[in-house]
Parts: sequence; structure tokens; C-alpha cells
Amino acid sequence: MHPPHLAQLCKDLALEFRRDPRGGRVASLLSAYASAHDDWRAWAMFESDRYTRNLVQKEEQFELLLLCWGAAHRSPIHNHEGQRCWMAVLEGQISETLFEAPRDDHALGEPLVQGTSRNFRPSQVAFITDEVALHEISAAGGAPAVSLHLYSRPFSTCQVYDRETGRIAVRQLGYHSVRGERAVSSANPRS
Ligand code: CSS
Ligand code: FE2
Repeated sequence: MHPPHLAQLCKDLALEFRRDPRGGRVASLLSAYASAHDDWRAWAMFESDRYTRNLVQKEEQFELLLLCWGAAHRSPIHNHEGQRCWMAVLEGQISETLFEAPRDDHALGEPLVQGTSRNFRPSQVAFITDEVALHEISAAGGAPAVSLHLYSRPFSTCQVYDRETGRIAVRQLGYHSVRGERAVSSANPRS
């Protein structure tokens, strides 16, 4: 069973996407949940060698995931497959570094152009699309972190980018757990 406040958040998000397919109130719903509740802890699972992706809810319009980051864990530089991504910090600090997507005439061997970096604290919400930038996410401040990610619509692969050459690869996005149950598949992300 869903932890009760997380279940209510899923209902509120479904209503919000029916009201406004662009999700104008999503950031405030995520922030309000993050500042008032911690029933997500029941479904937060860590691994020693990589960040974990734990599925909370998947619908046609959106996917909600808990991501658990060890102090030294980092995502690859990645895109979001043309979808919108909101990220609310639940615990710890999360660092986001932006990168410009390589242009069509990007010469292989040329490094990606790095943009700004920003730290997010509990209840703060980051938002990104491919039109804005690529990004790299990590735990910050030398401590583990947990973040709540909302993708609209869901995507199951993304592009990852080599920082030094701009070379692109496709990455399968697996689940470490699904609604609190450890997934049997080993298709979990590696960075
Ligand atoms: N997009 C990454 C996390 S950073 S938004 C993922 O879903 O694994
Ligand atoms: Fe991301």
C-alpha cells in the first residue's frame, strides 16, 4: 500500500495534470509534500555503488520516482527525452550542473560547454526540459540525499553524454524498487 501522504500526492498530481496538462501547480504540490511529510522513508532504498530509482506511481501523463543518492553518487550528464522534469529535495542536498546540448555541428572530441551549478535543499524544487539544458545531478555536502522526481510524460530511456567528447549513448532507466518492493530485474542505473 502507498504511504498515505504519498498516495494523496499522486491523486493531487493526477488531478493537476487533468486541470492543466502543463502542470502549472506541480512545483508547489511537490514542495508542500516535501515540507510536511516523510512517509516516503518507507520506500527509500539505497545501494552502495549507484543511486537508486524507486517507482512510486506511473500513469499515462506522469511518473513519480524516489531517487536515493549516496554521498558520492552522481548521475551521468543526461537529457529528458523532450519531457518535463521536476525534482524536489526531500533530504540532504542535491547539486545540479547544467550543460549545453551539443549542436548538430559539434565536433567529436570537443568537450561539452558547462553552465551554472546550483545546490537545492529540502522542499526546493528544480525544473528542467531539453530546451533549457542537459544536467548532471549529485548528492552535495558530503551526505546522502533523497529526491522526488516527476516526469511528464514518462520515459524509459534517455541520452547520456560524455563530458569530454560530447559522444552520446542511450541509457535504459530501470527501477531498483516498485511501490516499496525490491525489483527483481538488475536493470538499474549505473553512472
Ligand atoms: N533523470 C535521472 C535523474 S536526474 S533528473 C533519472 O531519472 O535517473
Ligand atoms: Fe535529470
